[in-house]
Amino acid sequence: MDKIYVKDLEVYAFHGVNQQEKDMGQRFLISLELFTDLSEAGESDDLTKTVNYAQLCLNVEEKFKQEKFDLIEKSAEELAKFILVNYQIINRVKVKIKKPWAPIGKPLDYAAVEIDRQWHTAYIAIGSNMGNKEDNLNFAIELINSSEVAMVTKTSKFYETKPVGYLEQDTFLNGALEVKTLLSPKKLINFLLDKEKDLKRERVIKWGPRTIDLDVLLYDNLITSDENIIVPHPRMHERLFVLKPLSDIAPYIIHPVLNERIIDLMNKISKEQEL
Ligand code: PH2
Ligand code: MG
Ligand code: MG
Repeated sequence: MDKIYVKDLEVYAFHGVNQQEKDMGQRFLISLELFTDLSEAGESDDLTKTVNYAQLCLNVEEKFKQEKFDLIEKSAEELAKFILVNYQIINRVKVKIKKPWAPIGKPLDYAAVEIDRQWHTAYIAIGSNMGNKEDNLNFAIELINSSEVAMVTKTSKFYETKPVGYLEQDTFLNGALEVKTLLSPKKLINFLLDKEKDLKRERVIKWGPRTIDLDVLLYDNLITSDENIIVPHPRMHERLFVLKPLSDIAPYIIHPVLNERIIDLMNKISKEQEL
């Protein structure tokens, strides 16, 4: 991937654990690697097809001076988020913050942190079988979009489906979403649990009625073995109510464990199952 570099942009700011650092301030050196496709700008010689690094440096300086954090980790995290949220064509960024005057009582070249952050693509299953199901699904989409660290980039059709598992309940309305997010898998799952709470979901019966269910199906090409965050979703390939809507928006995505396309997984089970 192409990159734009900014090396050692000097900014006087007030981050630090010691009170003196917050009062007096000190020099920081900010280095950035901005991952973005430069081919269009390279061909057209058009500034609007790339990132104007002069303007970016001004914005970065303003953002970096805006607040006082204890840790350079926090200042780097906030800066990475600021860049990724505000510059759509940057999909990944490395941020390095150096503190050449770090007050450690000894001479040093600098203390520094470097972080690497990017937009991730996740696929989410959504389902509802209580209240106004369509409104619930649409409201969940709105709630996800109202955060600056997640946005819905594709939405499937919604399908009416028979309950699977616990049968004594109303039919479901199911769909699938493509979401771009800065959240880690664990944070994404917790974020979606919060949205479920906002929609007043009460967990009474396992696999029972729900106003809204939001499940992470896939996250980039990630495969996890942590039993609290299982990605890909362990049952997604067995469920037509998941694969049918997912095939609307991601038919040719490959399931990283089964190594098969979503559309092929769907075609296999659609012989035995109906919605
Ligand atoms: N969700 C379940 C259990 N059963 N059946 C249908 N049709 N749709 C669902 O979303 C669903 C289900 C557990 O999450
Ligand atoms: Mg579920
Ligand atoms: Mg769930």
